[in-house]
Amino acid sequence: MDEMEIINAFLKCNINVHPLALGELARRDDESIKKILSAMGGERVDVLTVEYLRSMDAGAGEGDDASAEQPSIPDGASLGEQMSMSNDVSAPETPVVVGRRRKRALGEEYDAELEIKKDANAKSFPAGSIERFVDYFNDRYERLSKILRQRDPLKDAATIEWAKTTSHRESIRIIGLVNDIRTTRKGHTLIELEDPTGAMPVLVLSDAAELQGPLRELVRDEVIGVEGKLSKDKGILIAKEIFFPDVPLKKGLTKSDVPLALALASDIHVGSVKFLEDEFLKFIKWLRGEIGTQQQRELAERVKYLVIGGDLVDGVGIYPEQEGELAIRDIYQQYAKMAEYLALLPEHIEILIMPGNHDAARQAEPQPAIMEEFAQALYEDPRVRMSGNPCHACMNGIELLTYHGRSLDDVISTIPDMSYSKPVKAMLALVKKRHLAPIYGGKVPLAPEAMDYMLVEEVPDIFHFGHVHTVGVSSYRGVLLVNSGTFQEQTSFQRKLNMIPTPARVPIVDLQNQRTTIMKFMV
Ligand code: D5M
Ligand code: FE
Ligand code: ZN
Repeated sequence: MDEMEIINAFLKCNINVHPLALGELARRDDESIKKILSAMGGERVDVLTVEYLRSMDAGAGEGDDASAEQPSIPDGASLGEQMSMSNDVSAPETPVVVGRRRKRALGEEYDAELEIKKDANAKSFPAGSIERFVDYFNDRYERLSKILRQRDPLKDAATIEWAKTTSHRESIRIIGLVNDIRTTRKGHTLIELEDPTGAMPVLVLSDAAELQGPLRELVRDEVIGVEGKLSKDKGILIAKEIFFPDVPLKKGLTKSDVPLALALASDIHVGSVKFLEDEFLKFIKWLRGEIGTQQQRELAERVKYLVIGGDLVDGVGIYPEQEGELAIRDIYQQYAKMAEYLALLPEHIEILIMPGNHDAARQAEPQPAIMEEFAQALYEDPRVRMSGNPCHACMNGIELLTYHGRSLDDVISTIPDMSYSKPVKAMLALVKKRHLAPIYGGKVPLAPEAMDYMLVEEVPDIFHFGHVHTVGVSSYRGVLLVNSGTFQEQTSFQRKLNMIPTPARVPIVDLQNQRTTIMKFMV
């Protein structure tokens, strides 16, 4: 065969021939070329390189594993590297090869720029003591009061001690941690606020109409500001306004200058009988560019990052009588299966993995990364970054704060008007509090570290939560809020609670304009 015939023969099998390999093949007889072709038929090799050719020559058996979905490329080089190599040597001498090469996905054209800016992973976690508990709340108060002081009316907020001794009664502004919220016999609300100098009861009258909204959203252990008037004996502050730390209005979107996209997933629950394997495989096939409309494929090509925000597997012993709902009962096998799925993803996709409450990691939050012992194959995958929960990451200049979202259960059960069907509304309540899990002693086990890792100090461009198994996307003051849903069908427990999950949907965020597309993979 001449060079042209060789190129065409391989193209029929969707394989591009690297120019150097082409030279070598042209020196061989037709019979041996046909052998190579049929040996490669069952594999997904995009480019036939010289190295690949030699590996076939060396060990006939090695390239024959038809079940291997990933190309077996020698010398540990990634497919991405191989392809950019063929790009370099192509142009002038062998224009015909250039013209016929498979078009590179946009995601392959750019190197990953993923940085984990902050997570609790590398820290040590000594057992909580009383002192730690005090340090923890002090840190929470100090940092949140600083954020609150950035709001104009609270710039010169007073200490509670000062408020009790001043000769003024009007326009008193204090910042404190909510110790307690009670309804009085007359239907008013009494909030006990505490700062390092003392405690002060704050009364919200039931006829203060404009305060009822913020009041409904108030939870224990959060830090707020209050403006009000002191009672005659200065024992009580009568509230006129309640301030949450909130986020400043962002001036213009942060835009990445590269045309890449980010897939936000969570709650895969591999190992559960309710895990939607076909749908998850469909998601993977889409990312591989194998399915979808032209427009959908173009989007898939741009996906450079996949974030999995916890609950990768269903775990074992997470809830009573879980064994009956497990398809894979061994946690090692559950993670091995997950790693198998992820190995099917295109080489150029960078994967950020965080634990959730079903994963093999300390349950108290902040959670360190999934333990290596249980998820070895994930740790071995060079594309995977294992982080703690929560995790503040940055990709191509876009800041992302990912949190599994267990505190959403507390928010939804504590704040009226919140529901599992509107996950973003519950997320927003937390965003305004600048805290991922404010309630101590609720459903979220919080570890009293010396520093409060659950506090949102820097406002990211994107907040990503999961856990509640319902997809949602919204934007607030220029910040994108995304809940990523699940790949688990409704469980019997969720049916009892009338929780209706929205499985097999994955939000994809365009990093250039933060436009979000929810891809559906129901089969
Ligand atoms: O949680 C998925 C959702 O279902 C989340 O909102 C909590 C709720 N859920 C699930 N199982 C339970 C139990 N046993 N008690 C309370 N709430 C539950 P996931 O983390 O995926 O299980
Ligand atoms: Fe989950
Ligand atoms: Zn969860």
